[in-house]
Amino acid sequence: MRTQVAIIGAGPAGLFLSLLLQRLGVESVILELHNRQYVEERVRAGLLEHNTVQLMHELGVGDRLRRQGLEHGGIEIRFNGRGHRIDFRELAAGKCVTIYAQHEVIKDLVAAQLASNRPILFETTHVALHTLESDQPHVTFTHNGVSDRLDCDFIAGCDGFHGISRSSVPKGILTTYDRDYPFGWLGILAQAPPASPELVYAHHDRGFALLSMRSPEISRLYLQCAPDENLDLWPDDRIWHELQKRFATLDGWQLTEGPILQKGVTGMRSFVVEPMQFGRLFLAGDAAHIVPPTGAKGLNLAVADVRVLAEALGSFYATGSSALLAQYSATCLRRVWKVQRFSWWMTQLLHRFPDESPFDHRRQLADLDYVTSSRPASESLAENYVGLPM
Ligand code: RFL
Ligand code: PHB
Repeated sequence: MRTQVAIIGAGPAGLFLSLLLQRLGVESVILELHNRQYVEERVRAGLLEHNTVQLMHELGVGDRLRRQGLEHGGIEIRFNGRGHRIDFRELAAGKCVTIYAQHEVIKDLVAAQLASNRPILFETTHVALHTLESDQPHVTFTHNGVSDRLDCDFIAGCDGFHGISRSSVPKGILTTYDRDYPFGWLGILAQAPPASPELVYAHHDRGFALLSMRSPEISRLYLQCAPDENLDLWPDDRIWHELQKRFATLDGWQLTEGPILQKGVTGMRSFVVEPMQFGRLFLAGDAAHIVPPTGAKGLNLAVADVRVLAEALGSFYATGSSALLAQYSATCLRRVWKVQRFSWWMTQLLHRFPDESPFDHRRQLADLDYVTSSRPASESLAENYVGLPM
């Protein structure tokens, strides 16, 4: 097989890249480790930035998003038993965010990809990348039990944090910058109407909690826990009891409860590799960087990377110039580091740290008071939350 761009991974980065390239007349083939059902059902992110929503409409994959997406013009930050609304429409030039599950995005993108007869090779194993420093790299893999080879001009490593692309770069080329957090999130999906029309980020002495949603009937809730928390110790009653405590307000607000449909624990880390390129391999999305989920940025940042990559590849095929490709990593990293800063800032603002001193805690409460009472401070939060301009 031969194509122009081999894309490793059918997550948001790989699928958006393929559609963007198609629009520019550039061919690609996607190799994906899991089957279609797995990628279309994996529960992950839920919040799309203004930029991501616009792009879905531009790419003609926004019909279900228009019908089912929930537009949110603000969020609530809750601490000391009181809620404070951050009004995005007023503070971020009319922009808002949209609640629409990542796996719904994936379904829309996979359907568009297959409708235009562009291949996604699901259940591809033993993917290995070769001759990355030449003009003609190639990928070997096994599909349907048969070993095969894909020749290409470029490889896009869109295979997430645990993929093989990043580790295909020889040792000593990439520099890693990372930080682990001493906590994780226990997340649930519940058959319960969201108790608030907008997301609630709650700072509480017992730890952080987040109220989000997937539809007017389904709540998505998270609570700060140990990074290696044992789910067996969390029967449904204990989860609801803990959530009620962390969201409690002075005026008696109550969380709506209901059957828990799914639960899981996610670790938290900040991680970046530099550069995001080696020879003809370009890393995008979680393959190159991870942010803690507090700022809801991971998927949106993956999409921002592949916009830059698609433009650079389009320019290469249209003009023969590698100038934009040469700048790919530096262009992406400017945004990546601003998003890292924001995600770290939201995380340290809202969580309890096991080693914090009373000074740290007082400072944190002052930060919460400041960001919810000063217009410039809340403007800064709003500008970052809805998504920095592309
Ligand atoms: P993905 O989604 O991990 O996709 C990578 C794909 O590559 C495949 N793959 C391989 N394919 C072939 N060969 C191999 N060797 C392969 N190894 C892996 C995988 O099967 C997969 O299909 O990476 P991508 O595309 O970079 O997208 C990143 C986002 O998925 C991620 O950043 C977000 O989910 C993060 N995130 C959130 N982001 C947001 O923008 N808003 C949110 O509200 C939000 N909430 C979240 C989140 C992530 C969470 N978890 C579970 C980590 C909430 C949570 C709880
Ligand atoms: C989600 O709905 O899954 C979600 C929303 C906001 C976040 C993280 C996750 O900050």
